[in-house]
Amino acid sequence: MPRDLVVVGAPTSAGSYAPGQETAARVLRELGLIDQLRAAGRQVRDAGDGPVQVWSPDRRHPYAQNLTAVVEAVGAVADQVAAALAADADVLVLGGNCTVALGVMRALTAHDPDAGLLYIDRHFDLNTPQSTTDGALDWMGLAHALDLPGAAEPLVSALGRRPLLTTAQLYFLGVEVAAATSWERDQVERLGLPWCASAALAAAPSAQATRALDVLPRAAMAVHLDVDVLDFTDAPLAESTDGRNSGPSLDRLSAALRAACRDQRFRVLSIGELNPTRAAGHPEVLTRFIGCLRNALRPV
Ligand SMILES: [Mn+2]
Repeated sequence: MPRDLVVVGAPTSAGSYAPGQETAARVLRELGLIDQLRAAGRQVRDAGDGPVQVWSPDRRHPYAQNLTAVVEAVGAVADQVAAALAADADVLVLGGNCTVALGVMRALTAHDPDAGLLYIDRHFDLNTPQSTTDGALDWMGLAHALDLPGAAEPLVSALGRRPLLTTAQLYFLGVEVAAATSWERDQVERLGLPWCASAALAAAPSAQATRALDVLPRAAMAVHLDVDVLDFTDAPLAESTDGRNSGPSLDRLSAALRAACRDQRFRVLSIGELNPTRAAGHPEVLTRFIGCLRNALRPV
């Protein structure tokens, strides 16, 4: 019997460059996500949403904008995921910003201290309020998980243990290294973090997912998907439009996601940085994305 699946919404764009991602959970539900997951053969319970947070400029904290709201959203995700894990369910978290993965890992490491995170993203998300001037926390999450120098103390101290993750618990899939800051590249090198490039993921999605799964711990596992890993020309879903004509198509990503979610260690899938307005001229891509989630989460 497959585990039950609990769906959690994290409707927040507090860590963004602009609003949009706070609507993703609502839009996916309106397009029938829950029924599609049930049709795939899962027992699904919709646990509802955490706080709705719409980005606005934070002029008092320009380099760590809306930090208090981000901390609140991370805590809400952690509590909802913890409750689902305690009931022996798997979890689908609909972000929101990529910082929702911090809430997931706070809950999952409380459940299994060695838990791993497969981080599928065009970016390393290893920035800090000191390594970049844009002040958007949505690409700083893993710097806080690893407690890197310059991380914002209120967010690090909201993650349960310190550091939340060690380098052995993390694998990056689909990174466009040209989009990384020099600080991020230095941290990856210094810490020996394992990663797979965007082009390699696009060329061999199942093989690259398998390689990542071989490296991650023999422990519970979460998968985080920032939809900016996708080729934006094939699947215009992400806040970031950087991925035009690079990265995997949605069909190719779907194969990697299925490989990860059918793994015995899998417990949580979180989705980040989906801005439904990107699909306004091409709405069928949202339906295709729901099909990708259905395929990933169908029973083994
Ligand atoms: Mn990203």
